[in-house]
Amino acid sequence: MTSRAKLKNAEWNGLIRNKQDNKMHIISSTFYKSFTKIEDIKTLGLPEIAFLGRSNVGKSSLINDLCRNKIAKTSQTPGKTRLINYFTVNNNLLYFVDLPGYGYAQVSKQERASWPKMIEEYLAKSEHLRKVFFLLDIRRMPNEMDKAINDWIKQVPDIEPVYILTKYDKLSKSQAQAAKIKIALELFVDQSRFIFYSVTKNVGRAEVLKQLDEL
Ligand SMILES: Nc1nc2c(ncn2[C@@H]2O[C@H](COP(=O)(O)OP(=O)(O)O)[C@@H](O)[C@H]2O)c(=O)[nH]1
Ligand SMILES: [Mg+2]
Repeated sequence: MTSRAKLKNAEWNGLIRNKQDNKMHIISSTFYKSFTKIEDIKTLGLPEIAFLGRSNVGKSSLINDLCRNKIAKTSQTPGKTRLINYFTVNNNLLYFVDLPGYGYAQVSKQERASWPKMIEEYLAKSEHLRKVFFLLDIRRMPNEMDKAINDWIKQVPDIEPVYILTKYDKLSKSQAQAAKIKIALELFVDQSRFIFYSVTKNVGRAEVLKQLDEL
């Protein structure tokens, strides 16, 4: 077992960074476990990097793209992810945590309401959380649920969330800039905390990995 808490900084850096370029590389990734309830979560206590956002925003695609490995299931039909999925990265160095996508319309009201609760509980209770990537579709303005979740993220101590605007390829450069400004204003977040991402056009990957350097 390798835990962040047990690693000295130098050891951590040695594991996480490539000696040639001194950057974070993902050299291995595997599915760890899925959980349906926060109480059930049992891990090795590795540091956790959480990915959250609305259903269909591109969470699974982002995880797969970062890992260059199809470990997370992606879907044309949104709302399938009712689970908290844990992936192990770099041989038990850390976990990527794929949180359930919220806001999917085609499920019962009760179920729809239960997912954000799960996310709120995770954010409030997770002891090993080190980083939160909050994904937003670049073409959509944040809705009430996005705003509520943003407020919960801001309450997590010692976490500076990073905002990823997904599907950057769907807009022109000027449209994307305008969208970023609007979304940042809507969420009361500084624009510098936003990263454009496109899986299809290969935009943003290095910038996101850089965030992991600074854990
Ligand atoms: N054009 C484009 N489509 C994307 C991108 N990322 C994800 N998608 C598509 O968006 C849909 C939902 O993606 P998925 O990763 O399953 O979203 P999740 O529900 O948040 O996990 C899929 O059809 C993906 O192919 C992107 O960067 N560009
Ligand atoms: Mg998914």
